[in-house]
Amino acid sequence: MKIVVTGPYASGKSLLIHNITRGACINIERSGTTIAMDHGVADIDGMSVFMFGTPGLLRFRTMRKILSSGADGIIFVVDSADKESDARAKLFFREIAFFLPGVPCVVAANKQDLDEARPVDKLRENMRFLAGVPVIPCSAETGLNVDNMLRTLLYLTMMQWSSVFAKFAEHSGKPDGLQQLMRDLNMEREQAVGYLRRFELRKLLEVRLGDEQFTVRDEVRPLLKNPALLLRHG
Ligand SMILES: Nc1nc2c(ncn2[C@@H]2O[C@H](COP(=O)(O)OP(=O)(O)OP(=O)(O)O)[C@@H](O)[C@H]2O)c(=O)[nH]1
Ligand SMILES: [Mg+2]
Repeated sequence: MKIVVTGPYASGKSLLIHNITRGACINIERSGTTIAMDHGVADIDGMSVFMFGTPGLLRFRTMRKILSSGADGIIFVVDSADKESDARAKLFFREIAFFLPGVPCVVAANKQDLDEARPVDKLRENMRFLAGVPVIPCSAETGLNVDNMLRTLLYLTMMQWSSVFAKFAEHSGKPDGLQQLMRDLNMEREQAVGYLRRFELRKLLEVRLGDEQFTVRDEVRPLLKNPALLLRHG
């Protein structure tokens, strides 16, 4: 899965990726401010999750557009402790809805470890544009709720693909797997191959030469069949 982490300046995107990947990430920054990107890979129940953090300065819009391309899910990070950043959050929220319409999103209400952090009710009141999106209180500093937040997003993302993923799991390893996929999903070859390639890049499966066969990775097969397993953790 490809997850983009965006939101206003200094809301905690880089620290969040650092926490999620347990430090196995890069941050292209200058004096603590991201100027290009963060990148790291997390392993969630055997599934590779490719994390891309964006720069929070308004002028890096082109970079955010490039990083957002093809994302399967969005973590939108807001600073619960800094009311001043709400107006910038609104601009970023509009931007991501424009880059990635219809892509599942959760709001990470970050910095909940600080005394001045606003609770979720207050954040919803102050940022009306968050209506209809899950807002999850967390802390990139202490790790509070970070795993829950990511699992909630992955669940929403996988549910969006659930009919396709169920068929990936069903026809994995069959000699005529691609044909069966096309038939069950009522798709042209080009579209079915496009889906296989997309999720091959995300390391969910492997496509064989000639594209007639594909094999789902053993570790992820249970998740493809039943994404709710993601929520039964801890
Ligand atoms: N107390 C506390 N501080 C945090 C938390 N998350 C981030 N910070 C601090 O907030 C500052 C900004 O964090 P970053 O992770 O660099 O924020 P960013 O969103 O990546 O910033 P840009 O890339 O410049 O937009 C740093 O000093 C972090 O240590 C948190 O959950 N709690
Ligand atoms: Mg950053």
